[in-house]
Amino acid sequence: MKLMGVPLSPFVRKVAVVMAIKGLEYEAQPVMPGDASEAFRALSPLGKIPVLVDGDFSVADSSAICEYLEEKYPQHSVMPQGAEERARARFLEEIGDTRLVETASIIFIEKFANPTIFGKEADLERAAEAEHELLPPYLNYLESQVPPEGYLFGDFTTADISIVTPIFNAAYGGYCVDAARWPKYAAFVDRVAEHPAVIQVREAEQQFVTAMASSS
Ligand SMILES: N[C@@H](CCC(=O)N[C@@H](CS)C(=O)NCC(=O)O)C(=O)O
Repeated sequence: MKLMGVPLSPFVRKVAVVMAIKGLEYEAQPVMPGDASEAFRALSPLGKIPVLVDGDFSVADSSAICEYLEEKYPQHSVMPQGAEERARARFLEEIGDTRLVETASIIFIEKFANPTIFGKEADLERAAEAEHELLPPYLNYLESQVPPEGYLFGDFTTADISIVTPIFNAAYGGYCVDAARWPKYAAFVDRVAEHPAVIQVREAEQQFVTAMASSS
């Protein structure tokens, strides 16, 4: 199998963690977001990463990929059992993939990617607005959803990594969830970060970041 996309993408990281949990080996192909090549656009019509290639089959979109992996490779399930829990897991995944990524990415882009990768000046006002105004309403909601111990549905699921992977990006910009304001969610982020599959994926991510920093 091949996973296309850079490991710093919250969506690529989410898929990589699911693959690690399922013990699936893959070749990582570091395609940048928005890659305009005809070959990539044929696989990802929206131009977005990640894309999974599995033999003759390929699919884009992290949620579509994770659902495919769950159905095709059911070992070490990453979905809870039961209609209600699955619906809730998908909704939490959606929050992670949309509002959480949109707001946390501003901190990542302004305080890390722009100054470090793209050689652009950081817009610190925009980053502060994201941190203090845009992100908090979603953290308030997640604080009400995460358990005081363990994961969302017992065993680790796609939803667990989905509601944390955007925070890993913001952390590159020096962000840390305020444990005084969101104690359950801050502890949950730490717990997810300590999961062996997450550690494994983030080690590979670190190698990518180090290589990227030394080449820029
Ligand atoms: N819903 C998609 C979102 C993927 C996405 O937005 N990826 C970003 C990189 S983190 C991207 O490729 N952006 C390029 C673009 O929008 O042109 C998923 O879950 O995979």
